[in-house]
Amino acid sequence: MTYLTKPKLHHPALPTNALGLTRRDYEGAVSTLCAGCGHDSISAAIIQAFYELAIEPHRVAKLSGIGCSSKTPTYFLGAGHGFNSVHGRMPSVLTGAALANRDLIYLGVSGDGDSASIGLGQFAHVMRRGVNMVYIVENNGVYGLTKGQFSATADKGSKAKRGAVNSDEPIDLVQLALVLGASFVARGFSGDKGQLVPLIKAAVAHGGAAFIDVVSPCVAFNNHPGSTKSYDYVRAHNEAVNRLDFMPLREAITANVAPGEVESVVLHDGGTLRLRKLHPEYDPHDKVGALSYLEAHRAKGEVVTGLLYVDDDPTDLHAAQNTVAAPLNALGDAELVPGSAALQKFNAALA
Ligand SMILES: Cc1ncc(C[n+]2csc(CCOP(=O)(O)OP(=O)(O)O)c2C)c(N)n1
Ligand code: SF4
Ligand SMILES: [Mg+2]
Repeated sequence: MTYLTKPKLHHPALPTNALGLTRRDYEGAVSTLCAGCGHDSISAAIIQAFYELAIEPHRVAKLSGIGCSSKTPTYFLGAGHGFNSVHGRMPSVLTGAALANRDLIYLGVSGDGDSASIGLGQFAHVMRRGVNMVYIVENNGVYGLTKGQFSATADKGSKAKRGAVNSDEPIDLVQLALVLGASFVARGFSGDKGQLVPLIKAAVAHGGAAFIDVVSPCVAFNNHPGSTKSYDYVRAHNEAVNRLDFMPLREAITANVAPGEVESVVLHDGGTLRLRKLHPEYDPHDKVGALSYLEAHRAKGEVVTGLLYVDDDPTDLHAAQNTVAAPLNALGDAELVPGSAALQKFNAALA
C-alpha cells in the first residue's frame, strides 16, 4: 500500500475558515515518510497556508517529480488535482497544465535531486518563462528516497552519514532562480513554520514565478554532525533577513508597529505583504544586492532565509504569449477551429 486514507470524522468544534472549512479539509492521506522528516512539516505549512487563505482545495493543482519530497502532495489538499510526474520533469508538465487552464493555482513540489540534478534544465526554463506558480523545493542535500547520496545542493565539505566528504561546489537554487528571472524568491526552513506559512501565502498571491527553497532535514540520511542540512546546523546558522505577515484582500491592518519598521507590498491579487526587516540593510527589491548578500553569507556558512526578492509588478507566461483567458476545455469549435480565412490571415501576418 502506498498511502493510508484518514478517517473523515472530526470534532464538531474544530475552527473553520471563511469558507466554513476546517483544517482537516485541507489534509491528505496519512504520511508514510520517516517520523521527523522535514518534508512533513512543509506539508503541514502548506495545509495551514491554504486553510488561512480560504482557497477551496479543488482550485489547486499539485504537481511533483520523484522523491520523498515529490510524494508529499498525497499528504495535503486531498481534494486538489494532483499529478506525480517523472523524475525532474515536473516543470514542463506544470507549464503545459498552466497553459491549458489558467483558472487553477499551480503548486509544484520538488526535491533538491529532482530540481538541481536531473531536472536542472527544466527548473531553469520554468523560471525564465515566468510561469505563474508556487514552486517549492524541499531541500535536504541528499537523494532521500534512494538512500542518501549527496545531491547537487550539498555543501562542499559537508559529511555524509558514513563519513564521505562532498568535494563538489553546491548549486544554490535561490541564486539560480534570481538570475533566471523568478519574480518572487524566498528561502525557509521546515523547522520554522511561523516564517514558512506567510511565505507560502504570499507566494500564492504573487502573480508570476514564485520560488521557495525550504531547507528540510532528512532524519534518515543527513541529520548528523558535519552536515549543513541538519536541524542543529540550520538552527545555529539561520540568518532571517525579514519576517512576513500576509493579509488577504479586504482584511484590516491592525498590528501595532513603529513607523519605518515595516514595509507594505501590495500583491497581484490585492493582498498585502507586510515585511518586518530584521537586517535593515537588506532590500528585497534589489536583485543584484540580494545576490551579493547571499554569496557573502554563504561563504560564512550561514543560511539566509526570508523573502529574498520580490518584483511588485510581475508578469507571467500568459501575458507574454497573449493566451486566451478561458480554460482550453471550455472553448467551443468556433474558437478552436476558426476556419481557413483566419488561417490565411494569420499566415499572411507571418510573411
Ligand atoms: C529517471 C530517473 N532516474 C533516477 C531515479 C531514481 N531516483 C528516485 S528519487 C531520486 C532522488 C530523489 O532526491 P530528491 O529529489 O532530493 O528527493 P528526496 O527523496 O531527497 O526528498 C532518484 C535519483 C528515477 N526514479 N528516475
Ligand atoms: S529518507 Fe529522508 S527524506 Fe525520505 S522520508 Fe525519510 S527522512 Fe524524509
Ligand atoms: Mg533531497
